[in-house]
Amino acid sequence: MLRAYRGQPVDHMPVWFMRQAGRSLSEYRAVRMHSNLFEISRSPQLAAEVTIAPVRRLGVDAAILFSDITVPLAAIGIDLEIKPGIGPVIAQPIREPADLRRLRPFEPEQDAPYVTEAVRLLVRELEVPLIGFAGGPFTLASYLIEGGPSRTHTRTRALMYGNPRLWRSLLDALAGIALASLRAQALAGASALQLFESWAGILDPQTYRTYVLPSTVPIFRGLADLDVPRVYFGVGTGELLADMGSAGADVVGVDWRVPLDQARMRLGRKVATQGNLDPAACLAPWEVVRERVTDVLRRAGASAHVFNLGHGVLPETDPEVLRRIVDLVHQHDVITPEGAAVDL
Ligand code: 1CP
Repeated sequence: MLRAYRGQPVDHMPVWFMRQAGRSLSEYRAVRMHSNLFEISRSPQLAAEVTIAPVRRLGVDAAILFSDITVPLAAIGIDLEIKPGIGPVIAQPIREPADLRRLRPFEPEQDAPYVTEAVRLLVRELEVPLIGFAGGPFTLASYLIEGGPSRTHTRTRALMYGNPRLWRSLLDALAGIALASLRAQALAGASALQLFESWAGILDPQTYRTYVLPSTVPIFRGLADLDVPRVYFGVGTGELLADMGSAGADVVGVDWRVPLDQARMRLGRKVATQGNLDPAACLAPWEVVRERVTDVLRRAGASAHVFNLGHGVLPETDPEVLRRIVDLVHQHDVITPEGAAVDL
């Protein structure tokens, strides 16, 4: 997977699934019966157990640390709760300049030692790379401003347009938190890093370039010395791909709304891709799943690609389907630009 992330030849296409650890696995549900999301995240043993389960069960080529994008915010004292069936809910949203004082810098080893401890534990046990992650500044800002999940991100966009100075300070503070968190995970042993800018696809390209990209570029630049592949992901980002490709990441996530070959044209040749199966396709009969997976593989062609879903695993997904997808992707011959199967 690390070779694919770096655009180097591979003997088979690597595959992992966003949200592979939580949700659909019975192993996760068993742990979740006794502990909530933050309790699992704050226990290196439980977090490690939940992180490893899908690697064993599904045969994926990478593990993703079990945590949440809101964990660093909770660790610096933001009063937030994960409400079942809803998501992160914030008691006092951030809407005024004075509210920014609550966003102090994040010091991973002091504020959230359990995260790096979980990473260290996992890299000792895992035989596949561990992916560390953080929330992108737009996505975290949206939770902080809205006070919880939102479909329209209306208050977020209103604050962005209405108070660009406050917006910029907020995004820079959140970018600092993301960078500190990602650096700490890499220094503890994570071999790749993903920035989840899940909700940026609500913006048009010009707005994204003006209000999000300037706070995002320093995150990727601030990781450059670590020599760890950097992945940049968002949902509904078809119109933003060219700009996202210029942010400084090595890999850009592509959801299912843009066919992979077209996404590559928008991105240019300098970055690898990850995605782009519709998560809902996993709920269809196997024949349909196979057709959809094969279509992504065909469109990937000889390009550097890591197979994944276009967004997270849906809770109702049968893990057996995910396991079969892993086998199917691994059996697929990766063709070099010269037209011969890569022989390593
Ligand atoms: O495989 C894994 O499940 C890894 C762990 C993981 C990751 C990578 C969790 C656990 N959360 C995340 C990232 C995350 N969290 C993102 C980015 C990825 C994405 O777009 O899906 C986002 C937007 C969140 C915020 C969040 N946390 C939501 C979404 C709410 C919304 O706005 O629609 C939810 C439901 C949570 C809670 C949460 N985080 C993780 C789990 C398993 C859960 C479910 C709650 C629980 O089991 O208690």
